[in-house]
Amino acid sequence: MPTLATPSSLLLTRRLLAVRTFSTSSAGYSTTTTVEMARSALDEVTDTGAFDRSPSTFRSSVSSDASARFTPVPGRYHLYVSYACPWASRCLAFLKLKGLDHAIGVTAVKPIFERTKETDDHLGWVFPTTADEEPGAEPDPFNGAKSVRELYEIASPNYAGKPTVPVLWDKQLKTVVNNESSEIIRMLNTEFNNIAGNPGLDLYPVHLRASIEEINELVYDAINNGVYKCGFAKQQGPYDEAVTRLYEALDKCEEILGKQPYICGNQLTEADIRLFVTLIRFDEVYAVHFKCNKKLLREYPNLFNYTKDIYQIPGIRNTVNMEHIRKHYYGSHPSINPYGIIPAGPKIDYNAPHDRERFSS
Ligand SMILES: N[C@@H](CCC(=O)N[C@@H](CS)C(=O)NCC(=O)O)C(=O)O
Ligand SMILES: *[C@@H]1O[C@H](CO)[C@@H](O)[C@H](O)[C@H]1NC(C)=O
Ligand SMILES: *[C@@H]1O[C@H](CO)[C@@H](O)[C@H](O)[C@H]1NC(C)=O
Repeated sequence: MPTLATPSSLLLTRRLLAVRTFSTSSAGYSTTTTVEMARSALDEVTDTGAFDRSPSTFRSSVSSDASARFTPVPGRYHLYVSYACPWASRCLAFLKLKGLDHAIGVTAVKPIFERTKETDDHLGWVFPTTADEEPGAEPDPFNGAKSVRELYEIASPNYAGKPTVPVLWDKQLKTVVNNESSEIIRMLNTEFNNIAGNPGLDLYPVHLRASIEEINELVYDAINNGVYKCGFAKQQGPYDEAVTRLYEALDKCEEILGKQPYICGNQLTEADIRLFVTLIRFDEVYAVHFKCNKKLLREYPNLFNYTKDIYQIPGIRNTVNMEHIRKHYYGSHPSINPYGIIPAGPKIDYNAPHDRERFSS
């Protein structure tokens, strides 16, 4: 069994490591002006008690331009993920859909945060030491890193940010190419087509871009990140604001999906994958752990069937490891679930019929 963090050790970590300033804007990113950034999601709470996610800073691109530093060579890149993480999971979904899982390897960390070093109290993603320690998770095959934090330190020795997943890793230059999933999925969509099993699939087609951007903006802020804002709020006001926006956005998506098969029209796009990763976690964790219980996903007939439809696209169900999802959330945030108890339900069957075929006739 992994050791569970105690609330007091977490508080200590925050005092020692979280030296940063916050902007008070509720919607956008904060600007950081101090040397050290937030060490974990729980540090990203502003003075007004609102959760405010920091932007990523490893932002290079793999490009098929001959002159690029990172060219799309099969086997050169590796994706480090947590199956628990919605952002990492959208990269996994793209790997599957584009038929790139043979060209880009994947290693998943253990689901529950653990100490990343002997010398301080930071808690974060760690690799198992053996392949059978935790089903689904594997030791780091290339660098022998014990934690994701160590990977960042290999890439950038004075690294002092939040060691997040996903990490798109370059085995050749031993560095992090990019740790921002919204950019990684765009690279996977277009830059690897010479080696992709499914190069014809375009999840960000030109004619739908305006609509995708519009939906992404709503879905990211109100839903993907919105559930975190509900869960990590430390005061009633920010929670109330986040939960109101979350349910307005879900209601809107429910309405759209009553009229068309996918969120931007008749074809699957990036916007569907980005919405799906939050919906699939909704009833199992966010409803309870993040207090998103005003309405459950399964009370939204269209959203619920839509989630099953996407889950059943070949390859997608392999990107969903509900054990890791449940273990991670309930087990890694002692400030909101101090005893790490994992609730019994609801164990939904996403393989069940969904009736979304009706749109294709
Ligand atoms: N904007 C990033 C966010 C990535 C992120 O926040 N990942 C979380 C897991 S869901 C993480 O690794 N957190 C580490 C921590 O909280 O210590 C992306 O979309 O790639
Ligand atoms: C991504 O890497 C940067 C670079 O060090 C780091 O500051 C950041 O916290 C990492 N993760 C995210 C989500 O920003
Ligand atoms: C959802 O799917 C079920 C099972 O196919 C079906 O009976 C139901 O009518 C669907 N609901 C909607 C709103 O499409």
